Amino acid sequence: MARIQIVNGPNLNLLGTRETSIYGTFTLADVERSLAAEFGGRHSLGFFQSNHEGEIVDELHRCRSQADGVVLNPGAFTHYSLAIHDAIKAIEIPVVEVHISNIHARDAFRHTSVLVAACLGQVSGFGRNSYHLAVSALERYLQASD
Ligand code: CA2
Repeated sequence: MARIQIVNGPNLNLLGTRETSIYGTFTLADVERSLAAEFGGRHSLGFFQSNHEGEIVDELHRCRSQADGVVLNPGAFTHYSLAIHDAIKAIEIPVVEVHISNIHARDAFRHTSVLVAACLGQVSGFGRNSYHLAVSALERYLQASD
């Protein structure tokens, strides 16, 4: 049983309410419920969301000793937060970057992630399934390193 923390960044608390053509009609609570349904039996899942960069840095620091891996949707911080990049490097546990939309097929400013180089990898563009694929990738990675 691994401890996997799902961390969501700014505006993701509004999922399902606006921009549904890009992000779908599901809510963050729906995502959390479906992850718990698929993975909760074999892993300890935790959920965290914040609109504040420093709170995400603090949560990653907490994960250093309290989690085996992190699935992180950093929202717009993806594209410019060097503080979150440094935190991911500092905690030395695997972090998978996840995006609901395909950031590489959107505005040019979304094509760059300043975080991905510090992460195990990136899942982007599969809607709510991006989270499931990211947890699955982390699960396989953690099992392989047992
Ligand atoms: O596709 C993703 O998951 C993103 O991380 C979502 C971020 C965006 O800045 C990234 O480039 C890609 C934005 C999340 C905004 O979420 C909203 C949800 C509902 C209504 C308005 C915004």
